[in-house]
Amino acid sequence: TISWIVYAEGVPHINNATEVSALPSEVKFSFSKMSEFIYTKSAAIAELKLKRLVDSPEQWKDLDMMKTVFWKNRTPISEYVSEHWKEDDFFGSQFLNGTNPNVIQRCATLPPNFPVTNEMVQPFLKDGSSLAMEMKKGNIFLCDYKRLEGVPTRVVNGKPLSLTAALCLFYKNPEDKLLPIAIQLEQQPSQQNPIFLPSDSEHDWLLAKIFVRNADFSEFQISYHLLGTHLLAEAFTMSTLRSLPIMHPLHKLLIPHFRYTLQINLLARKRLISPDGPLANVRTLNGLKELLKRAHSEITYSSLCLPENIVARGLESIPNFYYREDGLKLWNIINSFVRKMVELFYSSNSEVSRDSELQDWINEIFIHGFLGNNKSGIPKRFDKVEEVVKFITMIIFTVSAQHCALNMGQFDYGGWVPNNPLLLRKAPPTTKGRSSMNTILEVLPNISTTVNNMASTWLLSKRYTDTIPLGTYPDQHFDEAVPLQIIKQFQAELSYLSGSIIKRNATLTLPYNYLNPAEMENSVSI
Ligand SMILES: *[C@@H]1O[C@H](CO)[C@@H](O)[C@H](O)[C@H]1NC(C)=O
Ligand SMILES: *[C@@H]1O[C@H](CO)[C@@H](O)[C@H](O)[C@H]1NC(C)=O
Ligand SMILES: *[C@@H]1O[C@H](CO)[C@@H](O)[C@H](O)[C@H]1NC(C)=O
Ligand SMILES: *[C@@H]1O[C@H](CO)[C@@H](O)[C@H](O)[C@H]1NC(C)=O
Ligand SMILES: CC(=O)N[C@H]1CO[C@H](CO)[C@@H](O)[C@@H]1O
Ligand SMILES: [Fe+2]
Repeated sequence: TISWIVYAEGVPHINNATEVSALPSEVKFSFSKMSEFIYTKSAAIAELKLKRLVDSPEQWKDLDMMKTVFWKNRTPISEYVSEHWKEDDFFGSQFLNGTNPNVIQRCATLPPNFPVTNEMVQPFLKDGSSLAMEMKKGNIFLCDYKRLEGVPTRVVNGKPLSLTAALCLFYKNPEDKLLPIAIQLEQQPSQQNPIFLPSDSEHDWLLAKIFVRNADFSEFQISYHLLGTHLLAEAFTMSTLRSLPIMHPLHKLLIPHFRYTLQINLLARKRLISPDGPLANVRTLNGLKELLKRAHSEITYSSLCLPENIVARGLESIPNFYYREDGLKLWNIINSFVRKMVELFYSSNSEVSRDSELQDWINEIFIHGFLGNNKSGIPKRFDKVEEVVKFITMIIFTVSAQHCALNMGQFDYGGWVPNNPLLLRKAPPTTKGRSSMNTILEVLPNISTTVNNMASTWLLSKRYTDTIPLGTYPDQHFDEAVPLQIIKQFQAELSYLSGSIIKRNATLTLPYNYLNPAEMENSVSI
């Protein structure tokens, strides 16, 4: 057996193995050869031919110099990013179509600490319109990074690195572009915390956007990727191993969706979020754990269910939002598959109520994954078939689709580091009109950090050679005709969706392929 241990206060419990060899044989898969390099930065640095630069404490002389390094390792999308990262409509589109579609929400009233006035932003709105009118029409959106406020960061040269709890306001214009129209870099409004506008000097505005991207990167990597997919997946895996016997039909249904998860999380804890790993080194391990704790206290069952998540954020109708469009289709396909399977296992609600192994399982998830937090809305027990269907849908969606949406584009959007800086070396500007290109180079990571940043995003978006795409079950846990037929139908629907995503991709300047089922794995495995 395997035991739960506490990883950090306020964070899902994890498994007690300290080495891959200690994992239960059922989930101890033999890694392919390449896996030895998983999360091993030195390997990535060698592969990207960055060795020469990795220890350089120097600042970049100009962005062209950075580009020559980046150029050798670009992908079509990261190349596009390196050319368009300064443009407002590209900047805006990333909060919907990039790797972190999780933060943005419709804004019906401004937060009281973000005193944007109509005078400030009217010039950027449609002629004759006003901020109030556009809010009423549902065309104003907000990213608020308040959760980052006061998260401890690493001290460099006697000063803690900054991690700005920024606010960014967006306008969906009549051409359906999403444009940033106001940015405040700290939560408390004051003279020293001006609201930046697109009409400010080019470098002031670009600098403000860089700080927003940095805040977004922290939330993305820690709250949504690490916590929202990897650590939750570990809790689901652990509960399944501990509470559902191998012959339990839900064990058979779920276990392929946990392939590699415990292994990869173990490696992540050793290599990525170790005290000197790239993810801890900006915020320190304490800062990282503090952010995990804050984010975890706000996770709800509803926020993990995409249809409810989209409605809660008011994003039902914003156009060209591919994460929503593909994600809802995938949710429905997974849901209909899970429903057929679960209805096969349980023919009545009372069978659900009476299944004590199932009750232990969900209770274990509630206690160890969600720390018994009643406010999370995570069920403590199941009394209806429907409740089981929804929960299993959420699990499979989270470990396959949601993880892929977040994981797969990391190098595309983060390989060009100015677009996704892991850290910034200077505090945010407190006045307007004082920045130049040199200020931007002083703020951006030094050569060593940049190169490490590129290597980390490269590692994180790597693919295995032995991937198992969503809906394929080579281990054949089921052998009866009916479940096999249900699986076949699931595969057919996934394949149809994949075809339509590929067709759409061909018509887009910037394809959105991160929810293409053919590219997606069954489990969190990288
Ligand atoms: C994990 O817990 C199990 C069960 O309590 C125990 O047998 C095993 O030795 C523990 N493993 C480690 C590495 O502590
Ligand atoms: C810059 O480069 C060196 C590595 O040579 C590193 O130790 C230093 O902390 C870096 N980061 C900052 C923010 O100066
Ligand atoms: C999303 O990306 C597509 C393709 O690049 C683009 O046409 C669309 O405008 C983007 N959506 C928004 C709201 O920016
Ligand atoms: C959750 O609610 C139950 C009663 O429904 C209560 O006994 C328990 O103390 C609550 N837990 C927390 C952490 O508030
Ligand atoms: C990511 C992706 O699928 N990209 C493809 C989108 O479509 C173009 C044109 O068909 C292909 O060249 C890309 O490889
Ligand atoms: Fe991942």
